[in-house]
Formats: sequence, structure tokens, C-alpha cells
Amino acid sequence: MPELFIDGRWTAAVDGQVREIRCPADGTPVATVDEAGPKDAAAAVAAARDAFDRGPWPRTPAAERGRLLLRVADFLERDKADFARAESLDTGKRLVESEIDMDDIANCFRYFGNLVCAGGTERVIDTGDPAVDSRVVHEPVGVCSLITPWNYPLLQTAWKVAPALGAGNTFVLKPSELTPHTAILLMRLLEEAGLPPGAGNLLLGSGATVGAPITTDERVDLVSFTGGLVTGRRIMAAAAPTVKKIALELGGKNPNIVFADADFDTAVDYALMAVFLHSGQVCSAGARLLVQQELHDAFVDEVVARAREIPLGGPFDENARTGPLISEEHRAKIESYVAAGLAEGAVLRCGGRRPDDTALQNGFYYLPTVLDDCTPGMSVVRDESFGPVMTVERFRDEDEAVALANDTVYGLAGGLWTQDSELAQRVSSRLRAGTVWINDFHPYVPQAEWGGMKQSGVGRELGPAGLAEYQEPKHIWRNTAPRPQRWFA
Ligand code: TXE
Repeated sequence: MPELFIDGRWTAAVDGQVREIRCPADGTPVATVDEAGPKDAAAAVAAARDAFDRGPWPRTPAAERGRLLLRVADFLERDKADFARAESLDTGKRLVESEIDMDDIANCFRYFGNLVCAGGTERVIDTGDPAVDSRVVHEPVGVCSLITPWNYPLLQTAWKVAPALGAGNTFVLKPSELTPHTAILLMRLLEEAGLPPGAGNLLLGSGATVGAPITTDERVDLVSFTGGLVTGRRIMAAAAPTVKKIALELGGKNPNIVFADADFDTAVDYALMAVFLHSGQVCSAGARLLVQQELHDAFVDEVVARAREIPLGGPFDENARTGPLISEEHRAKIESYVAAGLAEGAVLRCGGRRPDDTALQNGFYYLPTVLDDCTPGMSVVRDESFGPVMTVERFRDEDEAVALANDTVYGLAGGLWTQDSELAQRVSSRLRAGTVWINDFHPYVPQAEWGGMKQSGVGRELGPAGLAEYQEPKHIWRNTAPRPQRWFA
């Protein structure tokens, strides 16, 4: 069965291109999928445009749209095992982590399904004139291009597809060319759930070939993108000539601040999880450990001792606690950041190389790495390396901690550890980040907005604001007793 989904039909690429997908854990072929080109991209946009302008979806009652999302949530739970396996084969991530993702994805569809069913977004305005009926309603934005990355492929897709459909939009989805499978499975579920033809379209292919045209096409009204900062800037510029709405989630270089009074064991435990989860390929990874001067030596010694013990392995290795990087190219990028950090004076405490284990040689593994004595100017501190690399900086007091934490172009997330609740409150309000965790790291819920300040992005996903990204407020003013006004009498 072909894998592009355009105007309600499964189809191969017009020019017959295909792409082989290999598992990053061991290089085994996963499948060969259709690879769209510009003609397929144009056809997908045309289908979405037509479905928006003439199709039933934007005119379907909100409660019915919400019920479709709830059905998708049920189907996702039913098919969880297949989805999790497909996600793990594409990404190399542990099966248990993919299973957690699938639960989160079902919850996301359920959250937006219920939000849309609940309605209540219409606002009646009291103009003071009883003859006027004034209301603000929320309409869909139109045709949405949804472009997603490879680290949490279906999760990041769900954060876009669920609110886009819930609000009554039509979409063209382009998942990362490295991880297409769960997007294919999702489109099958949307079809099964009864989404009308053209309302949801799927393009598989590279960013340059099919991503770019769906960010410039004048028939597209909104582009929602999750990925790297460089691509995000490019997309923002590409969307400018036709003034598209944009929503961007561009990652982070997130601080994890440990004050001297923190619960030592718990803070060490979370410092490891914050950065080494999914080998650091997490936009909210706590990659910059900021530790108070007097705690530094003991804390870093313990982090290093435990980091050395983290077992690596493929999706189905039950002893593994983290997996490979997505690609050889991505591993090379991380290696060059570590090399630059060392050249600039960082001290390598552990990792800094590929594992020796012969069983891991065919995968893109890299050892959990701790770089101590880092300073804010180093590229490994400044840039998002997106790998299992923790940089350590020391601070003397609250002011220095906040200054270091905020010394970044990013502003996605940050964590802080202290038993002093007033200190926690003060620091959390001083951090310029979209999410702040106090004595925790990484949790999120679909009810709470997710997104970044500064160059971490534009707009928010999840929560009511995550739905509002896909809506246009419209003010409708009805004069129930019109009379000549004689302005020009
Ligand atoms: O991402 P890209 P890449 C960061 C991370 C990583 C870096 C580069 O630091 O090392 O980005 O990763 C599509 N027009 N994040 O190169 O390019 C592309 O096909 C339209 C953070 O893999 O951002 C894919 O579908 N689309 C991040 C998607 O954009 C284009 C998650 C993401 O790819 C395009 C992943 C173009 N011109 C990486 N070029 C996070 N925020 O969580 C590419 N694409």
C-alpha cells in the first residue's frame, strides 16, 4: 500500500521516488516508503485548500469534530503496541519510552476532543446598546502546514494535528523524513475515524523538497513547525511574503539549577534523567547543569559516577536505559561540539566518545558525557547539541544562578532544586522560559501550554492557547434596528 495520503487516497509519489528507512539502533532496514516531490506537495495543498473552502470539515459542528478526536484517542489505545513498535524502529528509542509516548498522544487527542466538545468559546459583548447583538466567534484559520521532527515523531504531530482538526482546519502534514511510520499509521486512524477526504493530507519527504514548498504556497494560511532553530528561522522568512500565521517550537538550551540546600540524592537522580533521557534528543533537556559552588565537587562526582553506569542499547534491550542517536550525521555534530568544548577549556569527566561494546557498533551510540568547568561563551554551552552532553557551570548565589540560566538565546524550559520555597518562587519568576520545574524535571500535561520565550519559538502548543493558535477570532456585530444615521446629512 502506498504511503502518501492526498485527498482521501493512498498514493505513491508522482515521480516514483522512494526512501529506505533504517533503525538507528543497528542499521537494520525498517521499510521503504514513498518519497514525495514538489508535484505531490502541490496536490496535497490543493486538496487541503479545496477541503477547507468547499468540504464539510470546517462546517462540521464543533462537538462532532471533538468526538472524532475522542475516537482517534480510543483507536490509539487499541493499536498502542503497533504504534509503539513503529516509533521505536524509526527512532531507535526504547520500546517502553515509545509506549509512554503513545499514552501521552492518546491523552492529547482526548484533551483537545473534550475541549472542543465543551465549546463555550463564543463571547457575547455588552456594547451598551440593546439594539446591537455583538459576539466574538472562533473560526478555523484555514489550510495548515504541519512540519514535525524525529525525536518525538508522533507526539509532536499529535500536538499539532489534534488542535488543528479540533478547530476545523484542514492540514498537510510533513513528518521528518527519518521517522515517517507513525504518521502513516495516524492517517489510517483518521480515515477510520471518518475524517472527510482532503481534510488531512500526508507528505513524506525531505525538508528541502516538500517541506519548503508548503511553507511558501500562497494557498496555505498557517505553518506550525517543530524542529531546529536554523530551520525555524528559514521557515519564518519563507512564510513572510504571504504573511502566514506561524507557530514555531525551536528547542532550547535549558538550565538545571541546583542550590546547595537541594535534596542531594533526588537532585542527582533528576540531573541525569534531565539530560540523558532519550540520549539528550529532547527539546527540554536539562543540558546545562548549574550547581552552587559549595556543592559542586560532591555533586558532580556523584553525577559522573552514575553517568558511567548508564546502559545503552536498542529498542528491545530490556537492560538498556537509553538508546542511540538518530543518525550518523547527528552523532558527528555532537562529537564536534564536545571537541570544541574541550578545545575551549572544558574538562571531560566521563564519556566523550562512542562506546566500545561490539554489540553497539552498528548503531549511532554516544556515551553519556559530562563536561565540567564550562563557561557561558563555549559553543557546547551556547548551542543546542541535542545529544547526551551535560555541561557544568558553578555559581555563587541566586543572582549569578539566574544570570547564567538566562544567558542564552533560548527560553524553552528550566528546572531548579532547593528546599527554600521563597527562593524557588523568586527564581522561577526570574527565569525567562516557557516552563519552569521546581524540584522536578520534564513533566508536562496537555492542559498546560508548552512553548518558548526568546528564540525558542513563537506561540504555544497544548492548553487552551494551543487550540487558539489554530483559530481566528471574528467579531460579528448585528444591528437589530438599523436606522439612517445621517453622518453626512
Ligand atoms: O532538524 P530540522 P534536523 C534541533 C536539534 C538538531 C537540529 C537539527 O538541535 O540537532 O534541530 O535537526 C523539516 N522547510 N531539533 O536537521 O531541519 C525536516 O524535514 C520546511 C530540535 O533534523 O529542523 C523535518 O521534518 N521544512 C527539535 C523538520 O523540518 C523543513 C527537534 C525538522 O527538521 C526545511 C529536532 C525547510 N527548509 C531537532 N528543512 C525540537 N524543537 O524538539 C527541514 N525541514
